[in-house]
Amino acid sequence: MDYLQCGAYRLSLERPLVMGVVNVTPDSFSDGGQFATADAAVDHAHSLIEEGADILDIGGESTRPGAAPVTIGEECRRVLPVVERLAGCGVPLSVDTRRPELMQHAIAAGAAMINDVSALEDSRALQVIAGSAVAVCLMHKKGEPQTMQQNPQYDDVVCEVRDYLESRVRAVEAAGIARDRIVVDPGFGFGKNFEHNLALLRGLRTLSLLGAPVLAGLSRKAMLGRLTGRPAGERVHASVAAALLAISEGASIVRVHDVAATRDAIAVWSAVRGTIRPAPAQTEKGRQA
Ligand code: HH2
Repeated sequence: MDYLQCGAYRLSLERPLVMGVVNVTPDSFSDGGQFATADAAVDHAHSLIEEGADILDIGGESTRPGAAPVTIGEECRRVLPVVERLAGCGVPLSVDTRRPELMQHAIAAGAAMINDVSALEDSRALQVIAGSAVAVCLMHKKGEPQTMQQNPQYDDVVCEVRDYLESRVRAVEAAGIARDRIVVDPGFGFGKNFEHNLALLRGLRTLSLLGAPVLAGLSRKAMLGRLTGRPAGERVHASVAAALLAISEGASIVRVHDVAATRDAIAVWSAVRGTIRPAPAQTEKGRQA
């Protein structure tokens, strides 16, 4: 598949796509509280679009390890005004939620993608997406955010994540959601220790063989803190390196907080490794120089 159908948007996958994160939360690990009001979140979203975001991912519940769940009412109150104000902004809006009620309202308000860290395991969520035209990101996680980082165990993390995502892709397709609307994500940091995350990054290409574009969310995450010794707000360089490595291993979409830095790095990567080339110079006779 060389495109992703996101509602009315058809996104070409011929170059890596950048998904910019908009957390309308007081407690996200990476930018908690900075964009917790609708005004701040909308301003931030416009900045990310100017920096070159291809998709915006709007979330109203932190899923960082140890985070407490918020009520559905509170999650809707945080997310929906932001979606309403950004609808028609020119890039597809993704909403990061596990709640079918919010999925439904967000789609009605103009969302073109749902990013579900529970991979539509809730049958009501599956129905909502099947009855719409939006894209969906199916993410792997082991356990629930409050406890998922307490000693996660795998025999072979890459195989287990691949098998899970393969089974979710099958279930989602069986519900009538076409393959060109499905994205898969190994869920870095969601019930994975440092070694599991490294193994998944090394083995990412295995997931791209599932026939759905792979999304990688490594931006500012704890594994980068462990590697650099830096707090979340100072992990931009490590995050850019991780995004490029993910792209080199076959990721089609990177979910990032630092859009401009990631776009610059992708421009360099694409010129050397990617399929995008600068337009060929023309001779006077119109032949390629
Ligand atoms: N990571 C986070 C949240 N949502 N969705 C997908 N598909 N993949 C990810 O890796 C992913 C995600 C965590 O990052 P962030 O949104 O910055 O933090 P928080 O959950 O604390 O709001």
